[in-house]
Amino acid sequence: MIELHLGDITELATDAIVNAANARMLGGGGVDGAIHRAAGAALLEACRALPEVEPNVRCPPGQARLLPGGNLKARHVIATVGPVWKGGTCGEDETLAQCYRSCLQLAEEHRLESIAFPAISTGAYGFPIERAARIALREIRAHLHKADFPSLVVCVLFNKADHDVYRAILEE
Ligand code: AR6
Repeated sequence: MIELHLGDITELATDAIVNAANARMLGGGGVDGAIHRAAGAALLEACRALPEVEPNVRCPPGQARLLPGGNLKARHVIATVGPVWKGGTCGEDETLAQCYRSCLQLAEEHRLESIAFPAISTGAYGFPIERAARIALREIRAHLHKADFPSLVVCVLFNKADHDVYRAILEE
């Protein structure tokens, strides 16, 4: 089942919430900053402990990492790194799709019942919301169709305009 939620992802009590992080994975602005503030030191320590795959890269774009939720209601944070929008001709669509697939695959491997996603890459990274929403909803639907876990995916939108975009696509 897919649900839409208008509000702050840090308040959700799903088994995991997804963070739209950067490759260094030590925090940032936007939803990343909000999640680190709410989760506290346990999350940052776990991020620091992740091995670097190259200097200053703990997670390349499109991949995901399972982390503890610390003080959050959610038991886990799944951090992923979206593409920076460069006009749409640099593989941004496929990298964004990989983000959703990587997070959902981790949730499936750990048999998590529920997961909440922010609109990855649509803030600081500049990905157009409608194009991102179509990719997100396509990948989520494909996963729900083939897998037993998670059974609930919540798409969390931080403003009404983004919520309206998601709702319109879901209702098509
Ligand atoms: N709950 C839900 N959604 C939120 C929240 C929140 N508390 N806060 C922001 N959003 P962004 P990106 C929405 O910029 O584009 C960071 O500095 C926001 O309105 O957080 O993937 C990282 O460290 C937007 O729709 O992530 C990276 O450096 C969406 O979350 C970089 O930004 C994503 O916006 C990642 O950029």
